[in-house]
Amino acid sequence: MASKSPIRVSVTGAAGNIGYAAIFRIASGAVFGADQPVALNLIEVGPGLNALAGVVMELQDCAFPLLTDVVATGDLDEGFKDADWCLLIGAVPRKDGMERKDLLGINGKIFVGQGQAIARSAKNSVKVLVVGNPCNTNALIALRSAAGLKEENFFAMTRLDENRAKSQLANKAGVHNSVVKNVAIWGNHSSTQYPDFTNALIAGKPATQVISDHTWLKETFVNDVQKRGAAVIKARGASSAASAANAALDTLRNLHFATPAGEWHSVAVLSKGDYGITPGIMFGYPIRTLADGSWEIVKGLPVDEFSQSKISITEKELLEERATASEALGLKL
Ligand code: NAX
Repeated sequence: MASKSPIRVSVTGAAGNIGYAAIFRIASGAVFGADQPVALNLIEVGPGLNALAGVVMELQDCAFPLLTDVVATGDLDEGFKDADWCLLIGAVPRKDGMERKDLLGINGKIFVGQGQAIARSAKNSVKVLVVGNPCNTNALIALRSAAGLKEENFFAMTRLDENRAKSQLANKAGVHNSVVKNVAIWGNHSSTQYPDFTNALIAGKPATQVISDHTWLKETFVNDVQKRGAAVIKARGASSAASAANAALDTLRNLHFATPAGEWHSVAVLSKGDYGITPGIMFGYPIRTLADGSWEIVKGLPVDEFSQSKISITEKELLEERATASEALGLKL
């Protein structure tokens, strides 16, 4: 057993498709490193609690060297107790033909209770990543419900969109996806998100130089990334799970370790007006994590007229989501 004290990660929806694909990798050391012990607090509801008992057996059966202890519970305060990280996955998934807005009323209530319980029971320094959809607005609901915790410690996941965008650009350019860098996802994790090819790099060169077909970039690429989630649902009959879990782990890792010089990663944070975005919505930005564990929005990126028009659309959707959720929950978000 390594000598560091464990990082305690609470995971809601731990027996669901994304949770099941995520927790074994967290326990294996794939997120925080091979010398960092971890503890898991697994939270479920209803029938998920029965499945969770089996998941705990499987964790035991892995005999992970880094896993110090596992709590499995339906009680939020027990589940979030002393958490360093909360990974909020549990929610009702979007079904074929359902818009994220439809989910606001159903899922919003969950995130009020979870935000309150995190504030009561987790460490004061806790960081919270929301995956359950509509994740940007759910994260805002959790943040506003978590009195006393720091706003900058709440995040919503846009990393799956970043990874999808990198893969599409690599495929078009005929290169490996590892050489595609700096793809910002602006705005909402929804079909209005803007995957920014204008600032992306492919093997160190602007993507717009490497890929000369700008109509493909502006139309096919943007549209395909925006609709990729729906395409997976259509093909699989269920929403993205393994790739979503993978993106959640990428996000935790990228927020835990300092970002390499000149690079950034995508995650939604509370807007304070950067790039002219209305303050008070959880907005996908290019982010750099600093050596002390804090983060900053990458400043001064060029935003051309095309990008601005796309960013305005996704900002408008998030403002509408905030208004809808405020009304549905009777809260001022
Ligand atoms: P599943 O239905 O497989 O699992 C959800 C699990 O959450 C279930 O086991 C359920 O019992 C549990 N749960 C429900 N309410 C809960 C609560 N209040 N507390 C604790 N557990 C609760 O869904 P899955 O495929 O895992 O998807 C989970 C969420 O991720 C959905 O909201 C889905 O829309 C969202 N996604 C987000 C993505 C993103 O990029 N941000 C992409 C993938 C995915 O669509």
